[in-house]
Amino acid sequence: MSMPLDMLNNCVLSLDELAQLGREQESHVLGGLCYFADTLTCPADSRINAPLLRVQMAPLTDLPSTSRVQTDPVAGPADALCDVWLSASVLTQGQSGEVRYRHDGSTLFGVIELPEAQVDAGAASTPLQCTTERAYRQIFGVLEALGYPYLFRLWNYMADINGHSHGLERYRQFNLGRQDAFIACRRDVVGGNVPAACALGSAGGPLTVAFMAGRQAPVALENPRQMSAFNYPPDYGPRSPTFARAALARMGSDEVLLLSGTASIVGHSSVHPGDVKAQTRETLTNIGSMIRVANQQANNPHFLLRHLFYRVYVRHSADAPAVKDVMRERLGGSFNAVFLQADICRQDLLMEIEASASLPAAR
Ligand code: 3EB
Repeated sequence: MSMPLDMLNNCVLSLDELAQLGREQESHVLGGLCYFADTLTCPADSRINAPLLRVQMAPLTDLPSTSRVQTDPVAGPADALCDVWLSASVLTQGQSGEVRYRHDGSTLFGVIELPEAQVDAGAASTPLQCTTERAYRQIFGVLEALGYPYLFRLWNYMADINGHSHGLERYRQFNLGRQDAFIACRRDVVGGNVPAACALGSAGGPLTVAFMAGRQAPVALENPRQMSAFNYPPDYGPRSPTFARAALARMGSDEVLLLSGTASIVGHSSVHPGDVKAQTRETLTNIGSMIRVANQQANNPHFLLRHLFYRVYVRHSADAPAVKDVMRERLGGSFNAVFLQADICRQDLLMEIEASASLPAAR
């Protein structure tokens, strides 16, 4: 195929494009995330060897015909969309417990899909909390065993994220299990060694987590407009979320900026309830603030708001055009974005945006 995969480290493909990659190109897929609207379109494991996280979450975009193209959220849903990370180096792949991974000697990409376990009546933790803790313990175990100590970024997806059970919102149960695993595995839960992340509600399916890690420490970034999430007060649950606002990491010869899920939050409070356009403006202001922070820390400080690759999550698919209008207003007519329908981890948030970008690291 004509796509210059070797010139990118991240691109969006349809499932068919992914399945049709030649053996040589497939051997350079470090891993990816595959979002599909219904179970029938999810990739059969046999077709693709690379670790691909299967997330039950409807894409709202036209399928891009080349790597990343401007998208039209009004054009109707695509069947499946795969966000793929590539490496120019020779890859090693493996499985350990339920974690599947590939690594290239400096970067590792892994995935784990865990159905929510049953727990004994009267157990101290909820099924989602237990499952989250198990997933994260396995992830830390793999990183330890393979010698990739530094987590850059995690993608967390769970069904019914705003649902309540056992007297606690499910996102808050997830936060308990995640933090317990960090502590059990002697990982910091505050400060500059915490990874970037996102956590969103899928339409169904198991707990799914993808992660990227490396042998060189990333730089964790925080947003001066927002309280660090690991310091959120107990209003948002018994344990604070364990994530940094962004990570700046080396991947091959590139410097990669991985922005966490970013929403209409100032300090620790959600702002503009019920107003999706105002939430989008606030979110882009937060992302703009992160770009400034990134350029203060970057080796090659030329990250630009309008050159990021955006992943946009909207709670109500009907809001996608309004979100896109605001993005066009702020970023100009042409930007790279993929839209997905997802539940956001706070009930009052209507949208969330994450983004990434790579630049050649300066010499
Ligand atoms: C926020 O800023 C919105 O729990 O891993 C964003 C990114 C959010 C990551 C996570 C949650 C997470 O608090 C929610």
